[in-house]
Amino acid sequence: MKLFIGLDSSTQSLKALVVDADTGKVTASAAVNFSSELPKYGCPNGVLPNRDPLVKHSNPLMWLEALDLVFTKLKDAKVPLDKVIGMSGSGQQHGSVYLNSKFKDILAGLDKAKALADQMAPALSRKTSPIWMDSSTSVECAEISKTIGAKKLQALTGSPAIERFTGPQIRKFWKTEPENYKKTERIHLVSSFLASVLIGDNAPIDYGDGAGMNLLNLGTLLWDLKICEATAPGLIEKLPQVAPSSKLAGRLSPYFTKFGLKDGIPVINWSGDNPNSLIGVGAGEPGTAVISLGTSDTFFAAMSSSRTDPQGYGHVFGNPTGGFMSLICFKNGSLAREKVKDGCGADWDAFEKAFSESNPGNGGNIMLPYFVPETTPLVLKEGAHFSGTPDFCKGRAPAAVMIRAVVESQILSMKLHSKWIGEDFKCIRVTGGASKSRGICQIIADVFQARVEKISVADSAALGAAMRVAQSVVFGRIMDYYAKFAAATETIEPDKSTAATYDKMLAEFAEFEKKR
Ligand code: XUL
Repeated sequence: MKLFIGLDSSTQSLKALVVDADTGKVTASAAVNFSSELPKYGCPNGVLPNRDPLVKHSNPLMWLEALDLVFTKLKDAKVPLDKVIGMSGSGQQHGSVYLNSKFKDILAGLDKAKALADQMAPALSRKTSPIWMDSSTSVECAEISKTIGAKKLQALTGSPAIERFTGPQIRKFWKTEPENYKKTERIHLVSSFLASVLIGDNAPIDYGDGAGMNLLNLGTLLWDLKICEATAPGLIEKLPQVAPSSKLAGRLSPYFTKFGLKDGIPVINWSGDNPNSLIGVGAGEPGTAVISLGTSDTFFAAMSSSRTDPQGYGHVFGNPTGGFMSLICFKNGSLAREKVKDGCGADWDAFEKAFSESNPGNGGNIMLPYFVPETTPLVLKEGAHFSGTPDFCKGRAPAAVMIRAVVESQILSMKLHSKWIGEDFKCIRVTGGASKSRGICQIIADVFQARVEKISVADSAALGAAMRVAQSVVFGRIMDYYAKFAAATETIEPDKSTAATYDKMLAEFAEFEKKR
């Protein structure tokens, strides 16, 4: 038995998975829901209410209380925490925590008799943490882009200036609270902040999560001095070191022995939830892409070289096993599928049947399914667009045609907007609610002409963190962990006879999208 813990501090909860690296089993888990279990922080769904709908902050002390609570739950459930031989974790990306000069001493002297949140409160130079849902920094994005050059910023950091990314958020803090910015000695990401608390010292930021800040130079893998200066004065001195994800952050602080954990076990650098998920779903090697079909659909994949999306929609983060990964988000995921289903008066069974009642290529009917404003491509005004037969364009084609159209168009959009990654994907792993649909999986296989593997991994970010620490401590091959923890549950082969149809359709789709 080799037990490891993978934690995941996400927007709405903190989860802990205890895994056995020998068997590939999750042996125990616990979770703390911020809304229902820590209501005193007034953060429903993990977000502090704000009059400005663009501002989305959270309370970092709530994350700390959740850390105490999640270990208490594991201890109360009699999980053999003394047998755990390493841990790592995952944080919601981009969120930042602002610490003053007391931070280091408080960390080093954590008192087991007191709660983490109470001890750490005096170390905050900013009481709240902006998180990834915040989009209030358009002005700061424009200012940073102007100083550095928009294209150059994207080429250097892997993304154009993005509102939720940490650099623009830090700039806004400096502009609006210059005194508190001055008192800030360290700025951590959610991931490196929690890793710091675990080790009782400042932990590094890993390349995976660091690349989501608009500050990390992906060429040198160091903080970019010019970009830091364009963001806020003296910023580079306030950032932790940057380091590979697989390296030791430090040894577990004696504080955590109060839960029965062993003092000094290795804590491997934490990373962001998306980089961890890449590992958790067993896709850390180039050639495999992941499509996660949820409220939003995401497409992510390991990259064999660092490239950037010429259109600026896709992001580049560090791949925790080395190199880089891409992440592309399509806002019109399940919601668009549901809109079309409801519009046809169908239920999910009828939705599934639609694929056997219609044909690949759908008679040339194409939809741009922007039921909500879209990020890839950038569409600010919602509204679906149709190209094809007159009936289809009026939304009056048979249900099977309308349903196939939304799914084919979503997958064609993924193929079109992932071309810049420059990989020939042989395998696509699918996850998320809609991945249960055989029809959707077949369309993915046919449009990409790649094998589709269904996986049934829950909590991929926490699992990825657990797999990473297991590999770092036991020195196994990461591939062996993929096989143990994230094996395919079903495989769908592409129908080669559809390749030409979808090639033609992709060109038509690209034209239609351009014309819209
Ligand atoms: C990625 C992003 C989200 C958060 C969610 O850029 O903003 O996926 O990481 O926690």
